[in-house]
Amino acid sequence: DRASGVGHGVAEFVVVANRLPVDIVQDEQGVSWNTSPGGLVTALEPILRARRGAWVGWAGAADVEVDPMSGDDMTLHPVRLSEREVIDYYEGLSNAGLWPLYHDVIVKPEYRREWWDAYAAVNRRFAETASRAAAEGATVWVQDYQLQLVPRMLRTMRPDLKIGFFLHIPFPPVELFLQMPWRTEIIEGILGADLVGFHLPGGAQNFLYLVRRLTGLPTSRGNVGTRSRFGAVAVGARTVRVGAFPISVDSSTLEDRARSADVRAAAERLRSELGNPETIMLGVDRLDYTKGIDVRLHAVGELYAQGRLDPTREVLVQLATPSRERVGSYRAMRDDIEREVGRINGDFGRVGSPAVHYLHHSVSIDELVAFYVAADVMLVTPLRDGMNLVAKEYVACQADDGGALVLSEFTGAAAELRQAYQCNPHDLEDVKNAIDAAVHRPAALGRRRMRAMRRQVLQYDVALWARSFLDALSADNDGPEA
Ligand code: ADQ
Repeated sequence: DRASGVGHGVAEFVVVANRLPVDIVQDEQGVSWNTSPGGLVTALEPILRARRGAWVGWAGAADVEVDPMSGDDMTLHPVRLSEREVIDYYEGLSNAGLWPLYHDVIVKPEYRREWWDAYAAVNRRFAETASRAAAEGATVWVQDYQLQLVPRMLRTMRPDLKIGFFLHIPFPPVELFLQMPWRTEIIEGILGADLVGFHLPGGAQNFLYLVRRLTGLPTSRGNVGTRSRFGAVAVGARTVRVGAFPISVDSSTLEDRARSADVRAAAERLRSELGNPETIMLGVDRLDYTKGIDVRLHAVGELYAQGRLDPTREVLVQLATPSRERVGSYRAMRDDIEREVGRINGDFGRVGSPAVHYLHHSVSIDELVAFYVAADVMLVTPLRDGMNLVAKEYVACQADDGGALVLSEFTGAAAELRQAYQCNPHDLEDVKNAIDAAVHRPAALGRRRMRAMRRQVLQYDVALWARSFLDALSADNDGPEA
């Protein structure tokens, strides 16, 4: 045992994320688990299985004490959060502070000292739990903005570990990041890692610039590439590398589902339930102000009003997963969106056939794929988004090269999906023109564009994302301290 009093575990590969890949269910019988398979766990499953993996995270319910649980593929290490910590660390600093700050301050971030104190205390608990799980010399991969202090804390406890950090949301430009009262602590926290990953080269470059500005440490100055040409920071005798690794989806599995007879029949059923419209436009998002759901509603509403779209032939389906409902700005946004849906249907709907179909709940993966298969035009219009997996999922599901994607320039995905109908979500006319062009595209042109995007998404899938990050992380084993 080291000075911290934390012992070693047996896992050679440890994922540390705010959430475990399971939901906890508590009833009279006691505590049980429901798996909630996300993209991350799908991508990491083979690695977790091969390397006696462990996953450290919160089970999603406050004040629940559960012991580590071993499954087939990995051991789960739940981190306990009190009700107060959920409010301060998760809803507060993470989702009312960092989230809006990193997304271009679309809403005003709040910075409260008690939130920060909880953030630091919870990050320490995650680091201690990871330290208990990890074997000597293990690889630990820390995920996302809720855990930016973990790399440094973990390195202090366990200098033997190989530590990676990946940020799933944008890393903001210096002018915005400098607002953060604890900006230097965050940068130093991340610098505890051996490899720091962002979706885009731009995020990596913002980070390198901030490191110079806030810590004075020497950094590389050349441009960072995608999965290549890493940047570097010299932290004493260590070199921290900085790279861009755009995340993706499990493309071939999605494509297979989209081709299956069940899903195709479900897509046909959806279309007939919608009254066999000529064009189904689709939006799929967590209900979040960054996603620009309001932007696409305004655009579609104006296109109806101008007669450029016909509400009897061209309908919009918006699926919105409930999200962060205890954060005030999310409640206000939900009201705004539902008012706008009501207004459009009041103006343009008819009895039994609304123009906008709005569902405020999540759907199963098979239902989701059926919606993607049924949709003729996918609307992805965020004001800012680290990547946006929905855009890539939709493309992966267009097995017959049909469909068209309207995509905001302010998503990470826009860097790769160049053949989408791209638009500036702050320019309503531009959004309207992109939707109009996508809906009325000549068939052959639409196919050509979709085929090119499908090649991209099938080649660069989520397994390649994980592999390229972990290969880069283990490559610096040759560094001076190894
Ligand atoms: P998110 O902000 O959650 O992710 P996104 O990348 O679009 O955004 O992923 C959302 C996921 O939820 C998708 O897999 C989608 O299928 C699913 N989903 C959304 N609505 C749903 C519904 N109604 N029913 C069922 N499933 C639904 C964050 C960052 C992104 C980044 C990812 C991964 O904000 O920019 O792409 O992490 O790094």
